[in-house]
Amino acid sequence: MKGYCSILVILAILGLVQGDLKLGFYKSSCPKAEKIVQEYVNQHIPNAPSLAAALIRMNFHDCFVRGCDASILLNFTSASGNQTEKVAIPNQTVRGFGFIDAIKSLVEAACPGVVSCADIIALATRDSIVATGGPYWKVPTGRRDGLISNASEALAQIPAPFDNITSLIQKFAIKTLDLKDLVLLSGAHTIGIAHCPSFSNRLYNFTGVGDRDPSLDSEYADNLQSRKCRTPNDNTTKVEMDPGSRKTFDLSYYSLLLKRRGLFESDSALTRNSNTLTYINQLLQGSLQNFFSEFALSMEKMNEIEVKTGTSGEIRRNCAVVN
Ligand code: HEM
Ligand SMILES: *[C@@H]1O[C@H](CO)[C@@H](O)[C@H](O)[C@H]1NC(C)=O
Ligand SMILES: *[C@@H]1O[C@H](CO)[C@@H](O)[C@H](O)[C@H]1NC(C)=O
Ligand SMILES: *[C@@H]1O[C@H](CO)[C@@H](O)[C@H](O)[C@H]1NC(C)=O
Ligand SMILES: *[C@@H]1O[C@H](CO)[C@@H](O)[C@H](O)[C@H]1NC(C)=O
Ligand SMILES: *[C@@H]1O[C@H](CO)[C@@H](O)[C@H](O)[C@H]1NC(C)=O
Ligand SMILES: *[C@@H]1O[C@H](CO)[C@@H](O)[C@H](O)[C@H]1NC(C)=O
Ligand SMILES: CC(=O)N[C@H]1CO[C@H](CO)[C@@H](O)[C@@H]1O
Repeated sequence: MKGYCSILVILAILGLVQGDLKLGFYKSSCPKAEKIVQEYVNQHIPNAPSLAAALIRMNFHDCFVRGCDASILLNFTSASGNQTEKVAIPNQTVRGFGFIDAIKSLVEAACPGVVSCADIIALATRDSIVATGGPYWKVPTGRRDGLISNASEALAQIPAPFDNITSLIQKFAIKTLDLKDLVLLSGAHTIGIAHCPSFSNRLYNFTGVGDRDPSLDSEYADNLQSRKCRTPNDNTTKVEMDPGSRKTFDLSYYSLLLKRRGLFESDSALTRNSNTLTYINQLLQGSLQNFFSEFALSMEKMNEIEVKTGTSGEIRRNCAVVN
């Protein structure tokens, strides 16, 4: 019993030394940090609610490449030059960099060199989703910022809208996320917008013979083609992923999936695997509160992917460049 206890004590100490994430990590080193983030979000998100969608997507893309380490914010590193994650195709439509930089400046003014950019992404994302009426999840802190950012890794590891269910499951599994997490986190597509190139192959040239994706509802496809993506190479028009409800974090994304109105192939793919389909049906049969609490658990898992803690990485002073 005694030996067992000391093993636990040693494990606990190791945990501290490795500096695992914990709630209120900055409680003594920068007591105002979380408050500064929250106040900035509450002050600005009501005027720019679409940024909540941009931020949660940034949070996802950051965590999927080298862990949640703010590598997505880097403009330049000595190894990659300017070929950082930001310039990779999936990042070309990520927004919200200025918002994170503004929060970082306020936090730096209060406590220089203490709070990581990675934690700011995680906190600002959660607070902005809450500020727009979405779910709340816990954000333990103590992440450190990475030194590497590589465009080709982002291209390989961030799921593409053209991915089939097998690839989606694999790309999530590599990041320790399971099928349930895949269904829940895809539910973030209940808010926000996409650009035509993410899906217009489904309207114009699905298999290379000028055809449509037969799994897309034809009335919806007609609408997209006549009102939104009017030409095959339109790359500027924005389209809501959850039409009529893109500002509300709700279950309608999942209802649309069952109506064959998921916008991306990757959305639609979730209905063609019996396990993911079961989760979709369960979510639709449950309450909004249930979706919120399940979504929160998956976000908490995502925000722990390959985090750097303790002495690895650094606390970046400017989120766009390594110190
Ligand atoms: C399952 C794999 C996923 C794929 C293939 C995917 C793909 C995409 C694509 C292609 C866009 C639109 C980009 C554009 O055309 O502008 C998009 C937007 C978005 N994604 Fe995902 N996504 C996935 C998962 C996620 C996850 C896990 C989250 C967050 C938890 C997320 C949140 C969002 C949000 C909020 C937007 C709208 C962004 C905005 O309004 O600026 N997505 N996603
Ligand atoms: C980083 O790049 C962004 C554009 O992606 C730019 O707005 C910002 O000023 C740059 N920051 C630095 C420090 O170079
Ligand atoms: C970026 O990652 C790719 C794929 O892992 C690798 O081949 C390449 O050498 C990396 N580039 C740099 C500059 O590290
Ligand atoms: C990226 O770096 C290359 C060479 O280092 C330079 O020629 C190019 O202008 C840079 N591109 C941007 C967008 O800064
Ligand atoms: C899914 O996509 C991968 C990668 O593009 C491909 O190798 C695989 O054959 C596809 N699987 C199915 C079932 O279509
Ligand atoms: C469809 O794609 C094929 C193969 O990439 C291409 O040869 C053809 O020109 C495209 N057709 C249209 C109508 O864009
Ligand atoms: C969008 O399309 C225009 C015209 O076809 C082209 O000049 C531009 O480079 C495209 N932009 C992107 C980001 O692909
Ligand atoms: C926000 C951001 O840095 N976007 C970049 C994504 O990549 C394109 C193409 O390389 C750049 O022009 C954007 O500035």
